[in-house]
This record gives sequence, structure tokens and C-alpha cells, in this order.
Amino acid sequence: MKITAVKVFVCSPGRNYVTVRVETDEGISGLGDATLNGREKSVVSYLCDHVAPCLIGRDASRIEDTWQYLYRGVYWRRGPVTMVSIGAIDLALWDIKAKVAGLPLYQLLGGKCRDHVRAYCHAFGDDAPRLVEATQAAMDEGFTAVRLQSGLRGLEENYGVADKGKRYEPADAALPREMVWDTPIYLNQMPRVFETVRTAVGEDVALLHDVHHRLSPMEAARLGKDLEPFRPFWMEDPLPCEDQDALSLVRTHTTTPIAVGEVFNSIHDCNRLIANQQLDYLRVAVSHGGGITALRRMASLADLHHVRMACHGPSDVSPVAMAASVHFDLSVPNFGIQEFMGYPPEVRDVFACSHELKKGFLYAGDTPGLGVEFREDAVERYPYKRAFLPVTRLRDGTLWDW
Ligand code: KDG
Ligand code: MG
Repeated sequence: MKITAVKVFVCSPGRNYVTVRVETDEGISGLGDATLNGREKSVVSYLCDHVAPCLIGRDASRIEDTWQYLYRGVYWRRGPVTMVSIGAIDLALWDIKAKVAGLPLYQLLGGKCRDHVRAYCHAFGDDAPRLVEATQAAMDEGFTAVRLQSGLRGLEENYGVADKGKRYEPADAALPREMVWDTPIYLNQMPRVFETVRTAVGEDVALLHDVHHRLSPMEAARLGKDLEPFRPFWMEDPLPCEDQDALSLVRTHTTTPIAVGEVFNSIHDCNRLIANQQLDYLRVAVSHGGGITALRRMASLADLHHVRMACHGPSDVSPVAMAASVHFDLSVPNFGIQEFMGYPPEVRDVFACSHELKKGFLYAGDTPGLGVEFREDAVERYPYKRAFLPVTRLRDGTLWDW
């Protein structure tokens, strides 16, 4: 079965998505997700100019060899643009292989290790009482795990918090907006927010929190300790991701579990962290990390060291990668939890999916392959809109980690 075309589509049903379709001479095609929030066009160029021409005529069944060809065969390796491109091709080839077999993808990955995939959703509020309401609403929908993000007194806006009634979409402007950040206010208020929510909703629900890379090692250690009485499921990305050794300092001070990795794109970004047990959950997205082929390697390494997989799943991971995550999550022994922000009707109109969320758990469905169909007319109906993620500054103007 030969690859005859690699097509790349960009559409914006409420936010930008880059979708790849690999076509073959036997009429079977596969889908991949190459969305890189705020950098969509760079990926389009990488795929169209540097990947697609090399794949025409290659055997679509040779998934590992194609992965090696696109990774090892290339001098300029790694990086988000390269790895999400490889990831998209990899997902498409797995989709094709599973369609040829007439099986949902998880069957080719060894079959189900569990009946369904536990998902966590996002709850946010300007203050703790509103966050209690949002958490309760998520629990009423059936979620057993909820991420808490709160507004902070004295700050106009904060990561993960949208206006009431609106969805949170961070890449919301044609040029980067600027937000103000204040670490002391955050460190004082966040534990109190956790206390209020935990007291209101009881101890059975898992409560997660995303620090979004903003603390120093000692500040993160303090936050971890202060949150401990309220039993957080995890503290995510406490530090900027480059300084990996610093996580060991955080760990020696707190038993709050640590989740990192949504900006990682290679096993080389996490092999030492995993081997040194400096994290509890690995958050690499199935698309950003180089596809199913690469994620399975990471999961096997993680499993040796008691680290569980928790693939990144914000709305900027398209339903194609979300489907791949669900198949992956069903099949790996060391699955932890799956982030699921959900999609608005416009997105569901573009991507028809066999996977579904029922009462806080994800199910893959039985459609052969990934189980996603892409409506190509979305490119005209929902054209690309330039969108940037914000930047953050301290009150005195110092640029900070977003
Ligand atoms: O594009 C940026 C988002 O993917 C990121 O802000 C989402 O941190 C995130 C999360 O945990 O979902
Ligand atoms: Mg995050």
C-alpha cells in the first residue's frame, strides 16, 4: 500500500486546527493532528515543504520505519514544529493500519487494559465561591476529577479563567495580549481556594491544579506543602520546563504529586526525569510528542519508574489527537488520567468522532481506525484566523513565564 498524497488542512471552528490526511493507492486514508497553538503556519510549511514530498510512494504500512526516517534520518531533530509534524503522520499511519485491519486502534495496541478512560475537566471562577459552583456542576455531570483555576484578588485576569458563561481559549488575539502576574498573591490565595473547594465538595473528587510554569523551585515547594492538607491529585508544571534538575528540590519538600511535560516533545526531554522519579504524571500530548509510536516508548519507560501517563488534552489538541489519546489510554498499563476540555458544536461539526464522553469517562467506540472523520469543507467555512497566546509580565514590567 503506497502513500499517494499528504494533504494539510487549516481551519478555525472557534480556534485553529491543522489536520493532516495521508492518502494511499488503495483508497484508504488516515488522519493526523498537527495543531501547535499559535504556530500553526510553521507546521504547515514543515509538513508541506519538508515532509510530504519525501513520503509519496512509501509503504504506508511501515509505521516505525517512517517514524525513524522522519526523526533519525533528519539532521535537525526534535523541537515542537518537527515533532508535531512527525506525530501527525504517525497518527495517520496508525489510523490507516487499523482501518486495514478493520479494528479500532486500541486493538492493535494490545487491546484494552481498562473499560474506559477517566477524564478530568476544567472548572474556573473569579473567586473561590464561583469555583465551588463550577466544580459542583462538573461533578453533577459525572466527572470524578476536576482541575481548579481561580482568579486572584487584585489581578484583572489569570491563566485558565474566562468570563462567566464563556469557554476558556488562551490564544485569543491577533497579537499577544499582556497579562499581569503576582507570585506572592498567588501563593497566599491558592491554598485558601483549595481549602474552600475541598471543604465544599468533600474528599471523593480528585482536584487538580495547573501552575503553568510560573514558580521558582522553592516557591513551588512551598505551594506543594501548603496544598497537601487538601489532597490535590496533582500540581502541574510548577516550574519553567527547562530546569529539570530543579524538580528534585520541589520533591524533597512535598508529597503533592507532580505532573509535567505538556511542552515536551521527545523522550529525551523526560528520560532523566522519569528515571530519577522526579514526576508522578507525564503530560506529553500524543500529537506533540511524535505520535503513538513515540508515546508508547515514553509510557514503557515511565512504567518502569512508577510514572503514569496523563496526555495533554486542552481544546488545542484536536478531536483527532483526542481520539488517539483515548485509544492510547485504553491500551497502556500505566495510564493515569486524561485531560478533556471538550469541544463546542462548531468543532464537532467539523470532526465526526466515534469516541465519546459519558459521565466523566471517555469511550473509544468500535469504528475501525481512530474513529474520526474530517469534513474538508471546514477549510472554507471556518478559515484560519491568526491567534497568539498571551505573554505575562510582573507588576514592574518584567517579562515572566506564561
Ligand atoms: O496552548 C497552550 C495550552 O495548551 C495550555 O495553556 C493548556 O496548560 C494547558 C493545559 O494544561 O491544558
Ligand atoms: Mg497545563
